[in-house]
Amino acid sequence: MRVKLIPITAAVALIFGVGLLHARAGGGTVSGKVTYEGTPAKAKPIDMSKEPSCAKQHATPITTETVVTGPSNSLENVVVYISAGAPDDAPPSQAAKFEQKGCQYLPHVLVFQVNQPLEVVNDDQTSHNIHPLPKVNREWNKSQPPGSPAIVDKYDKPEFIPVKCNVHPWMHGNFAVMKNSHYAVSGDDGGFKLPNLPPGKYTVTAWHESYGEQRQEVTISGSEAKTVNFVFKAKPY
Ligand SMILES: [Cu+2]
Repeated sequence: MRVKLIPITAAVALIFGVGLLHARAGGGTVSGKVTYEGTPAKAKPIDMSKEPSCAKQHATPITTETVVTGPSNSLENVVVYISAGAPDDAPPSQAAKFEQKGCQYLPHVLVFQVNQPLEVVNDDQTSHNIHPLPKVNREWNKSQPPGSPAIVDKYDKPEFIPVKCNVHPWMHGNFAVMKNSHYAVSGDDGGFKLPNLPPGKYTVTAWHESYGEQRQEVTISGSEAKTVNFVFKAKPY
């Protein structure tokens, strides 16, 4: 009895598994471009002279990254994601890596999933004290001297979390904790792409740390490719 059952179970598992794989790989795509209108405030140069080991890593002074723009009014570092219509996804086991390098956070906006391991590394010859500022998740701050192992943590609720360093006031970044795997960050041309969307009705949300949030509804049938563009109003500050 048991001998007969095993191959059937295996066959069912195989069919189910292949079906699941198809659903993930196929489907439709939402892509587009994020731009701004108006005049954004200019990025300001950062004075790192108090931390010479970091200052010497930058041939030219780096600038603030609160608003990063590109050619043709493109807006970088916007998190575009499916906020409604997609089921929650299990987190990948691979850690999302947040780097402290040259007294800067790399990347400026790190996107990962609920319960996905987060790894914070210090590549600098100085100590950092990373201090993410969540409102719904648990708050912590941790000191990380040069050469110390990665700080490993995770968040159990979706949230956009500003990140600062308690040692270097200019260091600023963001965590974006997502419920599913359908997310992208706009690149230097403002472009983004959300592939592998099964047919359905979705809310696409675009989030920018300074310009706020916008959402649009989109319906995908079959393996349709749809274009959704976002235009943010530049906020002088
Ligand atoms: Cu620091």
